[in-house]
Amino acid sequence: ACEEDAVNTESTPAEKAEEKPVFDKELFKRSILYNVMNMYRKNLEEATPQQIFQAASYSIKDRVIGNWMNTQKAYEKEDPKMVYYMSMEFLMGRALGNNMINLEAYQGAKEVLEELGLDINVIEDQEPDAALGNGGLGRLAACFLDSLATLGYPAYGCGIRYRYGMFKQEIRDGFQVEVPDNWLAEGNPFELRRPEYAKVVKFGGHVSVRCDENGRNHFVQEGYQAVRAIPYDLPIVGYGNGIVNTLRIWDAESMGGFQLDSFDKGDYSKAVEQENLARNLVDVLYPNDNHYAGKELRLKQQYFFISASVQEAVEKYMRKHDDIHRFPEKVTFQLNDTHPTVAIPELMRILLDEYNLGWDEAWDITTRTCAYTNHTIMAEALEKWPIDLFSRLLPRIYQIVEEINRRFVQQIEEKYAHVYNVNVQEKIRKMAILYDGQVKMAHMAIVAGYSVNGVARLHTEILKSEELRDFYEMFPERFNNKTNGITQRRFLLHGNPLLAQWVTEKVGDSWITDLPQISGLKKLADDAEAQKEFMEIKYQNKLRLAKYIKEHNDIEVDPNSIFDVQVKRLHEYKRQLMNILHVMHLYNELKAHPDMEFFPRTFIFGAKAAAGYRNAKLTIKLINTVADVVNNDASIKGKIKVVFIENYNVSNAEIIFAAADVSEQISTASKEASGTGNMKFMLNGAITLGTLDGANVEIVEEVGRENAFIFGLSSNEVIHFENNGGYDPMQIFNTDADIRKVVNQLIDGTYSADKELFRPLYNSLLNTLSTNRADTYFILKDFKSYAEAQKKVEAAYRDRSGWAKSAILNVACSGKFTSDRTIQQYVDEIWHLDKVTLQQNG
Ligand code: F58
Repeated sequence: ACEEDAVNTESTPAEKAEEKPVFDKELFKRSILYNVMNMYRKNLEEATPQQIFQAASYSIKDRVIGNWMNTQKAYEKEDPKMVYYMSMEFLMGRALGNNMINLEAYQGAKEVLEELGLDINVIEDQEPDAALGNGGLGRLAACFLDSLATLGYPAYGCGIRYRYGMFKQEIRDGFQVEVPDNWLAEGNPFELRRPEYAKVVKFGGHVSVRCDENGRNHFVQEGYQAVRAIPYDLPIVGYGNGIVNTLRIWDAESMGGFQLDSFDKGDYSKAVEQENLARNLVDVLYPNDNHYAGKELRLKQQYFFISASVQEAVEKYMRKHDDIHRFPEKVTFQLNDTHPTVAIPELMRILLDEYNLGWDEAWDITTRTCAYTNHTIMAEALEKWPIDLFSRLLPRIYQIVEEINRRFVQQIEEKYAHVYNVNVQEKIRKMAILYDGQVKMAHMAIVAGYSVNGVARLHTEILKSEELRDFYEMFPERFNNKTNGITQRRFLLHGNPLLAQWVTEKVGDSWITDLPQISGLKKLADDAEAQKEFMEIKYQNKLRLAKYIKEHNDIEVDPNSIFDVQVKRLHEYKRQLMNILHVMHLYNELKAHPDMEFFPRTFIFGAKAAAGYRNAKLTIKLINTVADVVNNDASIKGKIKVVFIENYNVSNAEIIFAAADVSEQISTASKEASGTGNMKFMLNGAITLGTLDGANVEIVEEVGRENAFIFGLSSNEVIHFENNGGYDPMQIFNTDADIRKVVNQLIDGTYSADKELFRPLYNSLLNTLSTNRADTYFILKDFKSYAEAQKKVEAAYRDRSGWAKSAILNVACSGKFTSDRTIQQYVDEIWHLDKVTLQQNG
């Protein structure tokens, strides 16, 4: 009955408040008890925490499902334009707590569980993270889905249902060990298998040309191997608005039996190969962060989920429309980095081969549909596929890429042939999609996209002036910036309930969907009472983290010490090595001057290293080794503690951000495209210690330089050194005794009986024998200024009231960094979607 009038019903705020369904606690309680009995034939007392988690999740799913149906019906009826956010990664984390939060059912559910004698945290802890991503890029996709649903925009996330997500990290003898993440072992209560939307994806074989009766050529792929793509849908619950969008992740299944096409009938070995292809395809997420590995299976994964998603988008559109030419009025594809870029030739293929459009028509549709986000300027992260691999795996797609390239090269020639001072061949060398035996995915994404965006202002400016300069010159109107953001629903409301409650008491709860309202806290920054309350909350959160560290690391940390935190993927450009070298330096100082003034510090690290990244893994070992020495040296009286938190992930991140005093954002300027951890710390009242890199620049702009600790080379200085042959770390090593001492300690047995163990790290800083320039990431160059900034941190922390003021101002000025703002900018400036509103009913 509610379907007809479900959409766009205007109501006054007062009516809205009345309309809001209240969470029915009695129903939830009965539902849990029923589910435990029905699923496990047990009473609550007999059920395990995992079983109760499952039961509670199904109860919450019951609440979600009606809204999900209503939302999808409203979309059917209104036929709004949709964004398909195409991404190899969605780092969702846990769903139960998040869904309860967004249903505004968290408090009620907590009370129900309490009445049943259960702790909601224990129940939430039963859920494995959905870790279908590496780091920033994957978590950004997850935050975007949350914001899209909360703002009421029609959206699909399209991705892969990896059977194993990001590996679990164990630390053994100080070394990282990767353990498979079997996240589906107990099943996923929130997912829905949708076999009715299965698609067939074809790999390999060859392309034949057939001429039809009208003399038109048709291209058909023959002798291929096929895989069936089966979608699983996950609900994406908007906050308090009844909207539920869909994250659709694809599983691969074999075609079953020997259903090869007629050409291959009876080819037994091919049939076996086809079985195997399906079996391995979606097994595992590649665990590289900001590094391109170039594995054949990775390209297969890309084409697999893209082909299935693009086929579905076109079919869905054609179920309601008859004119494919108007596709871009209803559909837009946002490509999350270059990984989904085969969407461009795949859409072209469908339009050319299945809808028989001419090239120009198909190109017009494709270029009005696809938009591309760049997340890195690091050369080693840029995707370049060998042409032989690409053309063998995707023969028809490759033909289309060749034609896109041929036309683009022609366009370059036309534009520059007669321009004084321009070497056309040089332009082609730098810009072509196919060059030197490689397919350059970023070039294809720019040439075929109607929008190219960077993820923070500085990053976008560097794209325009350096890395993508030639493309910016040719297509300036395509380039735009969308500074990243994070969802305050997970990273404050769920992750830091004490601070969330305090903020709401002070400024009301509108910040939950309108983060800039949090600026109401500014007027309290000088208020002694507010400062005290704030510091008490921080203290409670530090106790919570201290307890976690005691349980997981068996290390005692002092909650009155400064919690100085660096949590993010391990990469040389992020400079965890500089951080730990500085800890080694402080330790040297304390040993040399036992009575020096020193405010106790806890240095907290959390980071996964890509499995094959030697220096990253060695840095983890170094941190743990330093921790062992420092933590067990009674002579420094516990003034320094070093903690490496095992298996840093979305769930423990929430606990870590809430407890941080200092947020380490110390990448080599120009290298971190944006960063998003920096924003999560800020929102939780930690003060940034960082370089002017990525979004740090904008954070400082919002909060004021006096409320952050900024140090180091600027991005212009770094770029200048790089363009002029680097700098000489030896000179610093030779002239600065403090630096020389810590660098030598890497190889003199201070930290390891095996003096050669850390030699590769030592070499990375000094040795010109390595293929790279020495100290590529300017660690020695920035060390002094980092150490000075750290001194200022200590002095500032001694002034408790001053610190509290700065920390409160950080929270108060974090409004810009909500992903709600980012998504609104994507909508206004790239996607042009309309909001859908629903009437809510129970
Ligand atoms: C990150 N990239 C950026 N890539 O490094 C970070 O500055 C930015 O805030 C974030 O994206 C969101 O825009 C990143 O996380 C990856 O993990 C890729 C995974 C797949 C292989 C290549 C790197």
